[in-house]
Amino acid sequence: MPREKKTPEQHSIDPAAQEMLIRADQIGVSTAFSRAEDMIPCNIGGAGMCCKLCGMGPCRLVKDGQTGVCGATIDTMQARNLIRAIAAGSAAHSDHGRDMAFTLKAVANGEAEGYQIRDIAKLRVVASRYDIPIEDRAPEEIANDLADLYISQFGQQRGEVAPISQAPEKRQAIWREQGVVPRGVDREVVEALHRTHIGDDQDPVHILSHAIRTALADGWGGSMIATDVSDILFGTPAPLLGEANLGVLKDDMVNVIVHGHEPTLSEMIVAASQDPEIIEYAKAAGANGVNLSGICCTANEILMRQGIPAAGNFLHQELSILTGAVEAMVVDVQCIMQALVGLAQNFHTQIITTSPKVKIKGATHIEFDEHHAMTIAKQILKTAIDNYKNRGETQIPDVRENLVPGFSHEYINYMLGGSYRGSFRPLNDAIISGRIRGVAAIVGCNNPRSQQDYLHTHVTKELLKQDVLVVETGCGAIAAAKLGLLLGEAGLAHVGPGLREICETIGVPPVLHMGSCVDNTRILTVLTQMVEEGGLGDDIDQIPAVGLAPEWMSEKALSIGTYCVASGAYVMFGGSSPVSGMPDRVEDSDIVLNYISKGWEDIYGGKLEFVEDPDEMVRRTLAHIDLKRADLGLVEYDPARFGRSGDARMRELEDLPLAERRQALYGAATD
Ligand code: NFS
Repeated sequence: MPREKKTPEQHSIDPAAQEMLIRADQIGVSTAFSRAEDMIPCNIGGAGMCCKLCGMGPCRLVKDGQTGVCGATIDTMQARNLIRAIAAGSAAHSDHGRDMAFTLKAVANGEAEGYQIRDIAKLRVVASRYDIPIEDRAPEEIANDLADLYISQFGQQRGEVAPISQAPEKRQAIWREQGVVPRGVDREVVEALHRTHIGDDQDPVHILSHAIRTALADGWGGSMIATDVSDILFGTPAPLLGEANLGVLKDDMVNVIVHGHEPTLSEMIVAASQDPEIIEYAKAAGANGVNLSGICCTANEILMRQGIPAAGNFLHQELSILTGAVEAMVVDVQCIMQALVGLAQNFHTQIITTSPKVKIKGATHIEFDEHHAMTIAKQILKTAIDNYKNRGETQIPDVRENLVPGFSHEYINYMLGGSYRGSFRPLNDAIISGRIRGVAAIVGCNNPRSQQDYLHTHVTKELLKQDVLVVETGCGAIAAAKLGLLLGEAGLAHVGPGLREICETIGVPPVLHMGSCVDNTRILTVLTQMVEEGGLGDDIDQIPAVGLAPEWMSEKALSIGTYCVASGAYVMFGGSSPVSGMPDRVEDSDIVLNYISKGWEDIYGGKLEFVEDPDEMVRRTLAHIDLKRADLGLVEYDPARFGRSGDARMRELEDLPLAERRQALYGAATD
């Protein structure tokens, strides 16, 4: 019997997405949502039981005890598949970091048109971490040395990648004891590929140990470099007002969407769009200027720093084109669907590829070069403006939400205490007292295999009710933004009493948007600073915190999950498991599944699990947080103790006669 087609509501909880899916049906075009419905996933490959690493196969294991032609067992295959995915994710993030480091070098040497060092204070802080002299030196000199150091981390052959030194000391000792400290970023990725070539590493546990090292090269290597350099060049984020969802597109302006990951080009396009020459050019074309917005992590980069609106997350890339109102979608690297080009042919939208690493057949290629960035950014915008006259009928969903992004770890530190006494003390104290039960990082992608944004926002809302402070990055953060969870009071209605008091006192939303996926390193830094502040143990694995990627789909997500586990975090992924193995296998006999959870927990204190049911994710998160609280000897979480201070208390008192109000406030009648 043919399966019943999913409704737009079953595909996404976002009304803007639902509207565009109806339009896609009317026009008769496919999207990732409909293609995912038509494409039944391969349950052999999906469970990690297929090997195509040599020409004797591909081998697929469907019977218990079966091996590949070379004799590889299911466990070896699963470990190989997993490490290859992690290596690809680590490579993608790290190559982003490498490009940022090269841009820093070019800026330091006056060779990068239009760029400057925007955050000299952060440059000095980061340089001093690595003993680069900063006194009596020009920012460019310091930046030149830092760029050289960072560039050298990728090709380094021996020793330890430098940012490792920023982890808690106890954590560094565990990594050294296990022999998993990355020597150089590229070396670990290359070794992951070498080890998984036919006839190499065939002990699943040994392979997975190198998976840890490969992922650490991302989190405490390439990604950390990417975040540091982005902040130095474009400014460390601080809260500002932004908007999210397709309703940010404008009917009377030239709409340009920047999509992908690296901020280098998108920051320059932001600057160029405000240039009088470009505004005039747009007006001459009959438009009221250029309206920029972002998709995916590029959106997060320019939203966090410039307040440029986010048109949406991963699954919004096709939906934005369906509005018919996008003159150009400018893409660089990662998470860009090939389907964009075919879809755009139904409209006037131009897909412009810009990276020397990424071309898509049928797209316009205008290659980016940071040495001539402003010139190229203007050329791209003029191409989009020239396309405005070709616009046909449009349908822009009237759906958008305000949000407050910009919570870098520097800002969190500042907001907790002000410029003279900024520290993580108030956050630690709030956790110790039980006002905040624990912390959850909810990150990662959209996946059309599940209802868009549902898992993210369901888990987020349930944890907020339980007084869990939520920090978010990537497409998960945009999901929360679209649902109005990133805006102060709007997000507070369903927040637990203790957490609500904290948010009201500090004046922050209950969900803190910390940036793009490479910025998950900001979360590592926050956790490290919480350890250093004291009172919550002496290593990350003792903090009552959990990492969640409810709608993951990319290899980068697997790398992030793995470096968080290696850093001591309990990490849960939603959706399907790439190492689930045979459906009727006894779980305890599954080496890989067990090793990445119990095995890694024994060594690192963190574990990786795949959990399909979002309520089970919430249950396990709370159980873990409570267990860590108990291990630290903290008071048991009890929401009944809180909620009678801050704004809530003031509202209660408002209704009392003056004398009683005074009594309640000051403890004695004064008149
Ligand atoms: Ni992250 Fe960014 Fe989104 Fe997933 Fe893709 S954009 S780096 S991988 S889909 S969160």
